[in-house]
Amino acid sequence: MRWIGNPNRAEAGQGPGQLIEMILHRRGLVNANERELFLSPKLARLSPPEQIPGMKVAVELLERHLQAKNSMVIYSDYDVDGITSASVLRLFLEAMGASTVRHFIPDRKKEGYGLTSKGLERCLEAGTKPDLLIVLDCGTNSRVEVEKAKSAGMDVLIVDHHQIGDTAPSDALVNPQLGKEDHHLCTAGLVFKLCHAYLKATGKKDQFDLRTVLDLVALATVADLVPLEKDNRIFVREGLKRLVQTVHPGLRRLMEVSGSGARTPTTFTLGFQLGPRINAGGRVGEATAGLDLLLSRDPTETARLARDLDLQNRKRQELEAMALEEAEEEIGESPEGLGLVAASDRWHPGVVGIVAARLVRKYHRPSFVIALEEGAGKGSGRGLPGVSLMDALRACAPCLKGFGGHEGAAGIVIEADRVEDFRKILGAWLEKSVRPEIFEKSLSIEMCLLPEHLTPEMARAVGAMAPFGKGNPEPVFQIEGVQMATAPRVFAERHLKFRAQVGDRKFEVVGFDFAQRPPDRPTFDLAGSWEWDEYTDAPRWRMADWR
Ligand SMILES: [Mn+2]
Repeated sequence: MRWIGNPNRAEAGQGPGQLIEMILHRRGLVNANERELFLSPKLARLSPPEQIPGMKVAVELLERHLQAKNSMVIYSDYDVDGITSASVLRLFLEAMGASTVRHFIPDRKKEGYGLTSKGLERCLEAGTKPDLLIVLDCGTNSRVEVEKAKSAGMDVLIVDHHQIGDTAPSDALVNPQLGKEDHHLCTAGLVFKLCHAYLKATGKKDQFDLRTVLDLVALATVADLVPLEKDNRIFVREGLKRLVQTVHPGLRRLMEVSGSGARTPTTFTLGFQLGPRINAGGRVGEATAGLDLLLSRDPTETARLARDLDLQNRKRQELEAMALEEAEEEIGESPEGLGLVAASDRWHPGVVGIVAARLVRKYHRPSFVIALEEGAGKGSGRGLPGVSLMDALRACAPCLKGFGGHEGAAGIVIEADRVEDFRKILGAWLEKSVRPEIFEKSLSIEMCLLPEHLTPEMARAVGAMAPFGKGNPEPVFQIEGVQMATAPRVFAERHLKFRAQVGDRKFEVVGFDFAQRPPDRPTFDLAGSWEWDEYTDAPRWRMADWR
């Protein structure tokens, strides 16, 4: 792996505070005020909710229907963001005295993604006709469906963060993409803003404690992979604190069944333990289970739903593991083309996106995984930084039946007999349009440290930069002239542990997935993180690479 990044060199005598300042400065937080805000994110510093386009009209619409005690239905997408935003809004509306609110989540297999005619039909058949249809995490461009709802006599409120195309004629549309500045909020973040704006406008601040839903907003923010900066950073940092004593019994149950109850929650807890279980229903089972769990206050019901979701998540993991193994087998150890395309009729369509993401991690190539059924294929693709999947797919359009998505993640519809053409055109386009170094695995180093900087205080100072994730990566350090102080020890088959030393300073090193690749020369350089290990209550170096 190539080490890049032109790192700063920390000097002797510099303390943790100074080093963190340097890192933040390098990351673009050039004035002291910004850095201070970053290190101490506080709820009071959330940006005013009225800044989001469409907010004022949305608040008025909501107030009118709440005043009139009208019936409402929340229609949301089946992913974590959709499910979570529906739970937040429903809790809020009920606290505001809404008498009849129900929710609806479309079926991935039968009705597909977003606000569709089929989904809307079943939603309306499922209960009394609502006076207000609230569409979450989708709907921005669902012109036909919104027109249908309007002509059936409903008002329509849409809260969404997807790109604006042919905007649907709703009565209110809260979507930051309507403005000049992208706020990078997920839909649950937007729902929080809507509730906040409503409470401010109506003077009902004492009727709902917005802090109680921060753990839900944090969950969606991490799961939806929006950048963890500005308001998102405040949501996640405060939400993680709230999660420890969550007021949502279903969330607590889910922490228990996922084995994440004992440790201090992190973005890992949200993104890899709770998130996948919340939407496991949407992938391989009953889509509403996750939402029912978040809303339920009945201990028997929450226990049952959490267990069900955990089982479905295991089933998903099995389906994922099988598809991944077969896809890797199909691709081989050193793939030929620059774009990977794997297809099979044995793979569950609910796991193709996750498998594509895994292929990208392993091969460092844009990857598409397609589930075939009776000659037709539905696929999902994941890209690389520096490659626009949408541009690539536009070039491949002649052999696709349809495609859509973002720069980094996209979905396709394709006939089975066009898969080979797709692979060829994709490979040719990538070769022609993308700089070759993009396909080289590299590690961006932020700073070279000296042995004297490897202190407990430094590990805590780095920890103050958390939560880490998209938009706020954990800093990668380099340290030179390292030697083994103890022989490396393999644990849990795949991982490595040893004590290292530079000069007379010794420190612990852990290398996840490094059992097969221990440093094998007397003196080497290390790249990795300097972190606080909660288990041993001591700092350690987590290896990213050595050379
Ligand atoms: Mn979303």
